[in-house]
Parts: sequence; structure tokens; C-alpha cells
Amino acid sequence: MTDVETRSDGLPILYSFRRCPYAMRTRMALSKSQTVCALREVLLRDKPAEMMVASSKGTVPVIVLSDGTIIDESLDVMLWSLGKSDPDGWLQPQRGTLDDMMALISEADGPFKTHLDRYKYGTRYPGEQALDHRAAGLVFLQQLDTILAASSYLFGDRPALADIAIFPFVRQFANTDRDWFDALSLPALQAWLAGWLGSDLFKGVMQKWPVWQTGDTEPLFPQKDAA
Ligand SMILES: N[C@@H](CCC(=O)N[C@@H](CS)C(=O)NCC(=O)O)C(=O)O
Repeated sequence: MTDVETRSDGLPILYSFRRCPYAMRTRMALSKSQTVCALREVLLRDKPAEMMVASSKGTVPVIVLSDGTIIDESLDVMLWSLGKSDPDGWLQPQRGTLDDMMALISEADGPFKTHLDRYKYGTRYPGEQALDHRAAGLVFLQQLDTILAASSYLFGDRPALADIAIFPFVRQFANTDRDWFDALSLPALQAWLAGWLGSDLFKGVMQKWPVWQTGDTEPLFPQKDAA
């Protein structure tokens, strides 16, 4: 197989893994923008050949548009879909700018994610002290808590791109040791996290899909009005 597979009915194909935080944030943006895709749920240990032809770096999410355009970075898919339809103004925060949001997202995707991985998957990083990375990650969470003590969301009193982009990683950090996280004094961050976890938007993107195999008919995502 050498050609990238596209759909003739105009629907994008989305390669996704339900539990991946990058794929979660992407599905939240696709859901909000009501960008209907043919969803191919993959197993990371057994990625479909069709996905590897589209993007050889082998990470999810990947979206293949019907004209053959491939977008294989989660933030780029979010920006693409919200650029087409952004009903709640996620790209135009109430406070600050898109650039300001991108700067905070880079901190989350960069240093915070590094600490998260070394905290959560300590055994994969010999010589690294998981609890040192937990402490370092906590510094970032404290910054978020300070912001959220002053406004309901990271860039004002309504949700925006940064909330969606960062939330799945805070969720992962919290879930690594939920009792420890719940005992922290980060009331604004904890309330913000609980709000996202309980949201219809998040629940809608966390439904279970069967693993896609070549030839299977894909479920449509999002289902109508899932946002
Ligand atoms: N920078 C990429 C990162 C995506 C990523 O690393 N996804 C993980 C899953 S959460 C992955 O596909 N890893 C490949 C693997 O585990 O084989 C993005 O934002 O899309």
C-alpha cells in the first residue's frame, strides 16, 4: 500500500486512541466544531498500515482530509477544525490572545509533560526520581491554580483553546495518585478539573469505540449534537 487512503464522500478520516490525551483534546475540538469524521480507533501497539502510510511518525491523532491533506499534530488539528467553525470563540479568549494561549500550552506540552511522564511512568526512566518530577509538575499546577482563582477558566470566564489543550494532561497527572492530588490545596484547579470531567463535551468524546480494522465501516465522530 503506497497511496494515502481518503474518503470519496468528503469526510475526514480520524485515527485516534481513546485514552491518549492528545487525541482527547483533538476530539473535544472536533466535537465543538462539529467536524464530522470517520473514526478509526487504533491500538498503539498495532497501528494500522493505512495510518502509517499517512504519517510515518506513528503518533495519534492523525487526520486525513478527503483531498489527501494530512494533519498529524493534535494542536494543528484543533486549530484547523476551530478555524472552520468556532461557535464558542475558543480561538479568541476573553482575556489575552491566541499567542498567549499557545505559550501556556507549550509549557504544558513541554516541561510539564516531561515531568508528568517521569512521574507517571517512573519505571520507564531509570535513574529518574518520580517524586522529584511530581514536585516539579506541581509547580505548574500551582501556577494554573493561581490563574483559576482569578477567573473560571485559564483565559477568562469562558472556556478557550488552552483549557481544552491542557485539561487532559492535568487529568492524567491527577489520576496518577488521586488521593494525593485530592489532598492538595489547589481548590480552583480541582474545581476546573472536576468541571471538565463532568462535562457533556468530555463524556461525549470518551465513549468506547471498537478497534478499527481494514475494511471495517467507521463510526461517525462526533455524533450529531455531541457538543
Ligand atoms: N505531538 C503529538 C504527540 C502525540 C502522541 O505522542 N501520541 C501518543 C499517544 S498519547 C502516541 O501516539 N504515541 C505513539 C506510540 O505510543 O506508539 C501530538 O500532539 O499529536
